Amino acid sequence: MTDAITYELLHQDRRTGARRGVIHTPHGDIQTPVFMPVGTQAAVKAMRPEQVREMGAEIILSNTYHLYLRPGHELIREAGGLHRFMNWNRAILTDSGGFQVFSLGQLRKITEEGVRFQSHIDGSRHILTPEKAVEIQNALGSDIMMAFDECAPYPADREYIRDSMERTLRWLERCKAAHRNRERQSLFAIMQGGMYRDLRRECAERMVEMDFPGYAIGGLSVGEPKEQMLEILDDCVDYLPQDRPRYLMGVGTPDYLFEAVERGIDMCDCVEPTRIARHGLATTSRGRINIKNARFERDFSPLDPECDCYTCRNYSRAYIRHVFKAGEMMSAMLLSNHNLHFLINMMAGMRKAIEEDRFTEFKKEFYDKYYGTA
Ligand code: PRF
Ligand code: ZN
Repeated sequence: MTDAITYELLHQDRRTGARRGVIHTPHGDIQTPVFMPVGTQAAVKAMRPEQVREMGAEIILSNTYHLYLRPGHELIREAGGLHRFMNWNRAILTDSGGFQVFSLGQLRKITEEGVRFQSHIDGSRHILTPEKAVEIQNALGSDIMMAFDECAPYPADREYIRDSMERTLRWLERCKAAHRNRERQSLFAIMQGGMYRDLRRECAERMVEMDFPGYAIGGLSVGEPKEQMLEILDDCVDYLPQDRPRYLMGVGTPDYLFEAVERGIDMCDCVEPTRIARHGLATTSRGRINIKNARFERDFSPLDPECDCYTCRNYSRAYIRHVFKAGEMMSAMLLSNHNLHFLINMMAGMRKAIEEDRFTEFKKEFYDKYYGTA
């Protein structure tokens, strides 16, 4: 049986681990490395799908946990699947809910069967199991579904991480067995193992033996220092096959994206660009700016003079500051548009640089400007 998605490696940067590829999906091709905008509840916050598409996005991410609780996966199945329900006809990746239920703290309990939890919406009781997570994602019809895993907390001792990793591997077997729709949807495995190199390696080897169309690295960017994360990431990538996409989960600031891509990561996602937008922050080629700042009161220049997004072509910092302070939804719309465009455009720049074997130079030029060291 052939898998719904396939990965094609187009070019490997000569001096770093960075690679240029394409993921073929039932809903179009995805040029990699790629940043995936997040639409947790079947909507990229403050954005219409047409805008997300216009800025070049070829895939977005949504969430099993949220859509299961509200409006319910059966309703979305009835609507004709998630693509149709939310009017997004390109690729969709759904996270399994593993990460989200683990963020619930007091409201959840892990057993071999799965995770019992109480809804953050109305307190109702539920259980998410590997089988259930797959069933929900099958109903949603996402192109890429994620395995049900445990993202262990940081810090955590070796015993805890080992047990958790073993359970995640047993859950992975159950996800694989429950998956019914391989020609239309691909199931990705998620590597865990905390900050322990040998456990990461063991987890990777056992996952790769089970053979998946793609592999994610989970359990990173959970509060550990950046240096430690990059060290672990170096190892993780080494243990994964060349001919499958590699997805680093929950990473999305410019510096982390550069470091990840440099090490051979193909896919990343993060709520950050749209979340900070709602707090009045913009990512620009010269670093982050806070639109609430008084120095922008009479600044009639765009957020980022080098940006050609809809926001920067049509609106000034002074205007965006005004609508933000006035509590108008317009500010979240304009800032989200710019922030997403910025990251998507930055990834396009990385892809071009990789093709031309000058990823290192491109990274340096970006950092010099971004950190003001030029
Ligand atoms: N597992 C899942 N989703 C995730 C993570 C994980 O470990 C992370 C970790 N940064 C983000 N999103 N299923
Ligand atoms: Zn812009």
